[in-house]
Order: sequence, then C-alpha cells, then structure tokens
Amino acid sequence: MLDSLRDGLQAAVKKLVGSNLVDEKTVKEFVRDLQRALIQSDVNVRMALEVTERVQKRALEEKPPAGVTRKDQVVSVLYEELARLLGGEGGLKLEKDRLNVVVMLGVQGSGKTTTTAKLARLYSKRGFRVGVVAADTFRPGAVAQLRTLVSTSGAEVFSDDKEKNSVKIAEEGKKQFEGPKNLVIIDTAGRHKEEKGLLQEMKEVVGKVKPDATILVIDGTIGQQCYNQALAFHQAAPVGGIIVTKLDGAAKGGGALAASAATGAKVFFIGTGERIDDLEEFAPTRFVGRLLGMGDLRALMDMVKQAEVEVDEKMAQRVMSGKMTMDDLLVQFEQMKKFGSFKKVVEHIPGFSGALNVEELEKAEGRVKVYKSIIQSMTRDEKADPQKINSSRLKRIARGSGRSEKDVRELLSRYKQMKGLAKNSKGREFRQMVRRMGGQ
Ligand SMILES: Nc1nc2c(ncn2[C@@H]2O[C@H](COP(=O)(O)OP(=O)(O)OP(=O)(O)O)[C@@H](O)[C@H]2O)c(=O)[nH]1
Ligand SMILES: [Mg+2]
Repeated sequence: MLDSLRDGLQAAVKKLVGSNLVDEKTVKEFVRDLQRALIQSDVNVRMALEVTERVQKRALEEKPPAGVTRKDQVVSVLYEELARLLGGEGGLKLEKDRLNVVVMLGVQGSGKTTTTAKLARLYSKRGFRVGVVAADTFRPGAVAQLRTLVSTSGAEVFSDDKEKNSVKIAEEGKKQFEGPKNLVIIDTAGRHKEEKGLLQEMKEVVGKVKPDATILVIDGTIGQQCYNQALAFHQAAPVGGIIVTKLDGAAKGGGALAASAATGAKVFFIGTGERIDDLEEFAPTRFVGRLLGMGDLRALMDMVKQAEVEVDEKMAQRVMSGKMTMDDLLVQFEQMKKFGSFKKVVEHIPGFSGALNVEELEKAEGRVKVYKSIIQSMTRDEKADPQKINSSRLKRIARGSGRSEKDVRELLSRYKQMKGLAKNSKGREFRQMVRRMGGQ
C-alpha cells in the first residue's frame, strides 16, 4: 500500500540523513526531493508546494532543541507538517446516550454502501444500536446490496421501495429509528444524471436530517481528482470527516492527504479491503510514520524531550568530569530502560541509530533489575567510590543481593567502562548522548 509515496519520501529522508552536513543547500535539495515524491504520488501540486515550503522555512529558521541534531530536527519537521496536513488526531465522536446521525456522501463507486456496512458492524460491536437507512433511489438494486452487506452486522435496515424521493426516505428512516436506535447511518446515492443534481440532493438530505457527522467517502485510487471531488462535496454539504477506501490496492496514498486538505476534515477511517471487517481507524501520526518508514516518530520525539527535562545537570557535570557514582549509573540504566521500549522505533530512524547503541540498550534492559539489586546492597561509601570494593566486599554484596559474584563483577566492569568513556570523551556527540540518556 502507498508504495510510491513511501518510497519517494523515504529516499528523500535517506539522502538527507546520509549527507555530511545539513546546510541550506542540503535542506533545499531535500525539499525538492520531497516535492517530487509528493507530486508523483498524486498529491495536488499546490498542496505539495505549500507543505514543502513550510518544511523548508522551519528547517532553516528553527533551532533544534538541545540534544537533537539538525538532521533529526528536519525529519521531525517533515513528520509534523505531514501529520498536520492530515488534520491531526481525533476520530468520529459518537455518544451512546443520544441519537447519532451520520450521512455518507461520495461519488458513484467510491465505497459508500460497503463502508456503511463496515461502520454498522464496527459500531454494533462497540455496543451501539445501529439503524441503516437506504436512501439511494438511483442505483438499481441499491437496497438489496445494502441489505446483503449489512446482514452480518446485527444492524437493522430501513428502506421504502415505493418512495422515489431520497430526502424523504432519509427523514423517515431517522424518524423510525429515533428511540430504538442510537446510531443511524444514512447511505446515499452516488450515481446521478449529473454531478450538480447529486450535490443538490446531498445538500437537501443534510439540510433535512441535520446529521452529527457528514462523512465523505473517497476512493483512494483516484489520485489527484480527490482534491476537487472533496472540495465540491464540501461546498454542497460541509464535510465533517473522511473515509478513504481501497487503500489495500494500488492506491498511491496522496488522495488521503488531498481530500483532507481540501475540506480541512480529518480522515476517520481507511478502507483496506472488500470484506466487512476491512476498516481501520485512522491515526495520522501512524500513517505518516508508515510513509516515512519510521514508526511513531512523534512518540520518540516526545521521549527525547522528556529525557532532556529529566537530566540532572549536577549529575551530568559529575559524570562528565569522571566522578560518576553507582547511583548515577543506576539512573542511567533506568533511563536506558525507558528508551528500551522504543528500541524498535529507534532502529528505524537513521538519525538516531548512530547515537543510541541498540545492542547495549537491549542488554542493559535485561540487566537493569540485576544491577539495581546489587547497587542497593552496597554501602553509601561503596556507591560513591566503587574502587573500594575488594574481594571480601564483593562477596558480601553478592550474598546481600542474592546475585552471583560474576554479576557483581560484571556491574563493576560496566561501571569502569562507562566512567572511562565519559572521561575520555570530549566531543559534542557524546554530550548529546549524555543528555539523551539522562546523564552518563
Ligand atoms: N479493495 C477494496 N474494495 C472496496 C473497498 N471499499 C469498497 N470497495 C469496492 O468498491 C466497489 C464499490 O463499492 P460500493 O460500496 O458499492 O460503492 P458506492 O459508493 O456505494 O457506489 P454507488 O452506490 O454506485 O454510489 C465494490 O466492489 C466494493 O467491494 C475497499 O476498501 N477496498
Ligand atoms: Mg452505494
């Protein structure tokens, strides 16, 4: 899914990360690569330019926060801007203690009826009492199709074969379900004699039933046209949310960005197949992370910021001047452990992987518990100056902590190693690492 956009963006990021120096020229080249990647993946040209201009401006003007390299910052800016384009977090908001009405809009074949059934099933599973209204009077067999699709969802269907006015059916359906149901989903027509007629009909339906949410269903494979299509519907009936379908196939992915940008509405769900359960809740950060091939970067950036705040400056000073205590070491291990859960993410971020030794992290994660118990069995003197630990003290500590002497020796050697590393290192990179790791 979304191969073209993903490959393009990833190639651009890889090139940036691989460059020696991130200066104005590198940033501009990166931005050009991004533009190409976006436009080739069906993102509207104007939008692609807007996003990349913002990336360029921020990348050149904003100072990276302490402990974050320029490269990481540029990638993070791109990430933020793409996620923002998608409208941020937040999905369809429904309440069980009132009647929620949702109208589905979209052109012919976009997937309204299928998605109506998918939503009916999902929300029935979530404990809603769902009623579905068949308000498509245009397509022959529309009611039968809807009934078949909805049959496994546990939802009830309202239809009226004799009524040709879809607005009336929508109104009547809502009225019938008011009381017994708390969620009514209205499936509308996509086919029409002409587009204008369709938009007019939608305007009337929305005007009469006054839905809590108007959901635009967009076929993710139509590319560039998404933008204008979304805009046309939005002008007829303000779109409150978007569902992009068929993202399981050859879709390039730009459509999701385009529809969202045209309406300012969030993408609520994505359709990832023809089956009734092929509906995924949409999370922009995850989507963009997937596009950029780096997991949830947002979460990682937050971690970095948090870790920075937690750095005890005094401790950092002490450590840097080669006077690290065992307690300092323990704090450092704890920090590492925190990062450990982000190990998988870190591995996928070229800019970070150099600064964080993943193997070390993995090892430390498993050993922290052992080290912690050993350190707790040390006297205050021993913690402040571990050189005092001779063989009889070592035996006592091992016994006291219930660990083996080998474990104690391992901890002492790691301590020495870290201390040596801290003392010998003067580079900026190391200081950055110290910050990230919360002091070392
Ligand atoms: N692969 C795939 N196919 C889908 C998805 N959603 C819908 N479809 C297919 O797209 C086709 C059209 O879907 P419908 O739900 O009938 O579309 P519609 O918007 O109701 O069409 P009209 O009623 O004619 O306006 C059907 O063959 C669906 O199976 C999806 O997420 N993935
Ligand atoms: Mg339909």
